[in-house]
Amino acid sequence: MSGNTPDPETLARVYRSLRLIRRTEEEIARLYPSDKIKSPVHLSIGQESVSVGVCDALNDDDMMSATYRGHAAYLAKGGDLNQMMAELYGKGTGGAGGKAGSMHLVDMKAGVLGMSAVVGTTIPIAAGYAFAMKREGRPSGEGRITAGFFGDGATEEGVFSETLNFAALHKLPILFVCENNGFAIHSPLSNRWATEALCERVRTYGIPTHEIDDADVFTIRRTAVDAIQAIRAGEGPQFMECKTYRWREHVGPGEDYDDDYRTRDELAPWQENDAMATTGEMLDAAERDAIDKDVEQRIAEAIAFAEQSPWPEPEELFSHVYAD
Ligand SMILES: Cc1ncc(C[n+]2csc(CCOP(=O)(O)OP(=O)(O)O)c2C)c(N)n1
Repeated sequence: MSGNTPDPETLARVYRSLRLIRRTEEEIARLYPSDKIKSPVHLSIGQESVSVGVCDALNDDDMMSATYRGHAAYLAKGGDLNQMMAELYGKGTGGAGGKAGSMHLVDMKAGVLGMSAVVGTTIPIAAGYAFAMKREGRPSGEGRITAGFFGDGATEEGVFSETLNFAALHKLPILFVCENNGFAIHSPLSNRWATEALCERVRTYGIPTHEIDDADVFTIRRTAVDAIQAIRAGEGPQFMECKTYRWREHVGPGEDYDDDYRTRDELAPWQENDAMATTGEMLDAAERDAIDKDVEQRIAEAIAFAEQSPWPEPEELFSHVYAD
């Protein structure tokens, strides 16, 4: 195999992950009007290839942090689907006992450090974790790394620049991943950035950058594999900017092409190059159908788990408020 062509095992694994995320979020959108889901939902439908391409290149004991638009990254890193669905339902069996909701998913066993509704805040947390990993002192090539996912809007927060500097100075084992979907809520980049040269800005910190303009999951994966190899070798942080597109509204299950800030024409090329569809077409039909069937079963089980789970006990309101 050469270039970005995946081996059969990788192809099937990557397709399964893309399909699981897409179908889980479509089911969340379907269920949302029933009011069973107790938190706002920021869907990543259309953006899955960034999470899947990067997380497939991580080891099980690597970590990652993400944002309130975090279902894709959580599932791509292997976060528990039952616990995620229960968390959205506000049930006691959720990953955070039902208190955190969709915007604050966490699963430390799967390497999901956590997410936050406050834009930019998980970037330094990811770097802090990477600092701790560096202090584990493992031999070059064998260390753990952290991947930090964030949106283009987060790069406007001061903490983004502060973290880049600190991470570069201390050669932290961290992969920064900007999911550039072109919007912060309804504001396009042209209203927010003086230039679109994000990677150029990042390089001034001494951090190597990779700009990926299409949604090809195997290009993203290949880039992540190489970047991670350099990070594990002790070379310090690397930065990926992945251009992508959010198909649904900023928050909620619907679409917003009538809201006067973008048009369906803009969406069309992204839908034509949909990573889930193109990856699925690379598989033998029988294998694809088997994966699809299995994914549907897993999602149905997770919804049933969430529906049947108990609400948290009232006294749980007072737990996890302060450190023990
Ligand atoms: C510190 C802070 N400022 C403002 C907000 C309000 N806010 C919520 S989402 C958002 C847009 C962020 O866009 P981006 O980082 O590109 O992520 P995307 O939603 O596109 O995934 C803003 C400004 C917030 N949650 N936190």
